[in-house]
Amino acid sequence: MDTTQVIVIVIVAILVLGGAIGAAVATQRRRKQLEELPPAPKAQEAPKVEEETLSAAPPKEVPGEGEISTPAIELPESLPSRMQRLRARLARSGALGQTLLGILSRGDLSAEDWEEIEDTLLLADVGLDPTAEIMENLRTQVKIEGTQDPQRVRAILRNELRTLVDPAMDRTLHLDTVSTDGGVPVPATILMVGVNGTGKTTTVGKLARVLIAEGKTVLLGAADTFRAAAADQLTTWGDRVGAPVVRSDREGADPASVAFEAIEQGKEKGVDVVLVDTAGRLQNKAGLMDELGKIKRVMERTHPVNEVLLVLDATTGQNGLKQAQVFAEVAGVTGIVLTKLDGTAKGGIVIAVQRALGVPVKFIGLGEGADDLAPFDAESFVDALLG
Ligand SMILES: Nc1nc2c(ncn2[C@@H]2O[C@H](COP(=O)(O)OP(=O)(O)OP(=O)(O)O)[C@@H](O)[C@H]2O)c(=O)[nH]1
Ligand SMILES: [Mg+2]
Repeated sequence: MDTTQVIVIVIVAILVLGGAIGAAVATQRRRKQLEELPPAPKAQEAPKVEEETLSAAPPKEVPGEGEISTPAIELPESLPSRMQRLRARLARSGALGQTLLGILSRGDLSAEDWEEIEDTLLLADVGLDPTAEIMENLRTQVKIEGTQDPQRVRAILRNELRTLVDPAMDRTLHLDTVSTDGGVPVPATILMVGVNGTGKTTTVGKLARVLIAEGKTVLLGAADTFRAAAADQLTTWGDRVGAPVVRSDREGADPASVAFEAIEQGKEKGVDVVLVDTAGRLQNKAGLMDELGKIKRVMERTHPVNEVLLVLDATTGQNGLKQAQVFAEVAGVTGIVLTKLDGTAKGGIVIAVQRALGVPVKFIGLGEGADDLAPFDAESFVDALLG
């Protein structure tokens, strides 16, 4: 064997060895990722796939992947005109103001009138404790000022409501992330949670539209895998607002895998925000709540979830509070989206739910349309509430 042959053999040996080490490291890394996954919850409503599916059968993307926005997409309504329209709609649903105005305009307030004010607040879903607080402060202030002037009493009441709605709460979405995964920027993530039919999927669509209008690139993850129709509904929104959707082609696939894959693809495409829709679940179904916890943990492998938005149907009134508490415990809710305030909802639930969770209402839903989502604004909300 001459020197050239020896050198060739050595080079080939190095290349083979290098390749083998590389493959072993990659396998090890993948295995470690999978091992870090929490144990799969017991199957409840839908069969779960093994966590290995993360690599074995990655969720597929619907057509349109790679195009973060397409030119055919309708542009959102401008913010001022949307706000004006939404305020008018909210004001129409504010029965609280009409009734209170009726009582206050009677002039000298009798014991029955005070009771009626209290009942009106309770019926508007303000909640027991906040109502008691408002009433006490209102009586005290009226006594101190020695006033029975309806306009003045109304102004005091407005101030009390304003204090309880708390204009100082931070209601912005925190979507700044400087995290990287091996040099690849990690997108900001939003996880949408809540019980069945509250408006999660619709809110994902509306919110994606708002973010895209702000110039952000958005990808949607269809982690509601219970029904194929759920992913179809999200895909319709994705097409409408110009956001690609990551979904599984199998009904009953592991939602955590889809959420994981959505973030992976978000990284690949370099999108700014990944919005993950989840299936509606009742807060008293332990298996389903465990599953939600798992979705969140899997999403947090490289970066904490930026926002966990709890979608609450305002028409469910005080019943929503218990739901809110359980979801907050399991998923660490960072903000509330209160939907269906355009309907028969009474609005006072904003005060009750913020107080129960200590978490701000960040958005309100005022209809089924793409532009029927508004950032929550404490001042105009109280005005609209009082009519
Ligand atoms: N009036 C009104 N309807 C809304 C609002 N938000 C959602 N909806 C409607 O409520 C219904 C349920 O909305 P979805 O977005 O499918 O609710 P979901 O929480 O995703 O439902 P599940 O996935 O089945 O749990 C739909 O008919 C929506 O159009 C809102 O702010 N106002
Ligand atoms: Mg849904």
